[in-house]
Amino acid sequence: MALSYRTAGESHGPALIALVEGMPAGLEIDAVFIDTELRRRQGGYGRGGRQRIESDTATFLSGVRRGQTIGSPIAMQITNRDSRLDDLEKTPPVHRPRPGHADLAGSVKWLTVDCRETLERASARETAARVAAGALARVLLASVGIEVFGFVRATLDVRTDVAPDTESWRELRTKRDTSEVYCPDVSASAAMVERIHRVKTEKDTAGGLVEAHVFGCPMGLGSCMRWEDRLDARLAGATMGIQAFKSVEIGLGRECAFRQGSQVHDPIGFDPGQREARSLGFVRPTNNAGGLEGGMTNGMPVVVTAAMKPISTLGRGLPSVDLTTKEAVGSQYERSDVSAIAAASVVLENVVGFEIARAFLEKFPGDTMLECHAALEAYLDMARRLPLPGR
Ligand code: EPS
Repeated sequence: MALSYRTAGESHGPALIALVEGMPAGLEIDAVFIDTELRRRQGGYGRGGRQRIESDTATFLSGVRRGQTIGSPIAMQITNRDSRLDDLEKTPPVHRPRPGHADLAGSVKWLTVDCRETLERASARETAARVAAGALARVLLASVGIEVFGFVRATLDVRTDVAPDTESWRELRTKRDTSEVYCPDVSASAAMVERIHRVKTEKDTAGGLVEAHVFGCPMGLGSCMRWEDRLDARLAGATMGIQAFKSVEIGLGRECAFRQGSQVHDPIGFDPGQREARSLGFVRPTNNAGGLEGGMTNGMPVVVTAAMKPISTLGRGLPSVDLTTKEAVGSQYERSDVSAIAAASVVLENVVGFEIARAFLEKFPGDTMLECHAALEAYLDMARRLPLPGR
């Protein structure tokens, strides 16, 4: 069965749920890792008051026995402490749609003038459930030597040029984990904090660029045989499914359009000394392809960069229309974040992790982790011995 997940839950409902199906039996659950990712998602400079109320942890309701998966659907629950959806005084109707939010299109779609009906589900609160599902998938990835590293690349005009690679990424992760904005560059991080602070004083909001690097993928995850199996297409779809994300790029991304072929395509070499590595000895001096050629992993790190738009709830409001009277008004302001770009990097990291795990289990399926591990080892062994007799 293919690995998949669904989420349920409203921002101010009782809880969020992530339902993961297709996870093989025998995976040791790393609950500390999952809860650490949930806690990281809650943090970052620029967050609003909500995160002082919530304390996200994943409670396993099914699919796990004595700390191990048993092959059945895994339901995880994240309780909302700020649960008040049925209390009309605490969650009154919202009639002034925020430009940029789902408020206007959703209200018309569901034939109501109360934007709350839509905004409760459209809210990025739901990304907590996606992080739980992704972090669970990354426990599987870690067991097969695949790791994901996400960070903030830019916010507004402040940008870092760090270039994580197989050697440097762990050290960068340590730096990221001391940064208030999850940026592994000390001076860029300080400048980002300052920039977000300025935006806050202007009662405005900020988005930015986030990036995820995946290390240790064997060659051949994804496929060129059907468009929907191309791993770059899946990563792009999953990334664009994250609230407020407006663009996604793999490797060099749109910059490819402005360069000649010789300045884009990564030369292929071979170093027998690296035969045991996931790249099987093939060496690429550059990684403009972002680890994906023909929709398949090529043994280089997979690199996904995505843009998040600024939060659409502005302290100073934006021009809008009252849905009940059609009069010009300022858009609704409720407690909100000024920037959630740090959180977005955690969401990207885990959403990307889930798609990689899904592609991994397609190539190396099994009812149990033992079978998945054996399938991976058998494939790597054959790939190292190429050319095989008769092929
Ligand atoms: C959000 C509005 C804010 C954010 C929320 C996303 O929530 P509230 O209205 O309760 O203050 O804090 O994000 C989260 C709660 C979260 O956990 O990320 C929105 O309208 O999208």
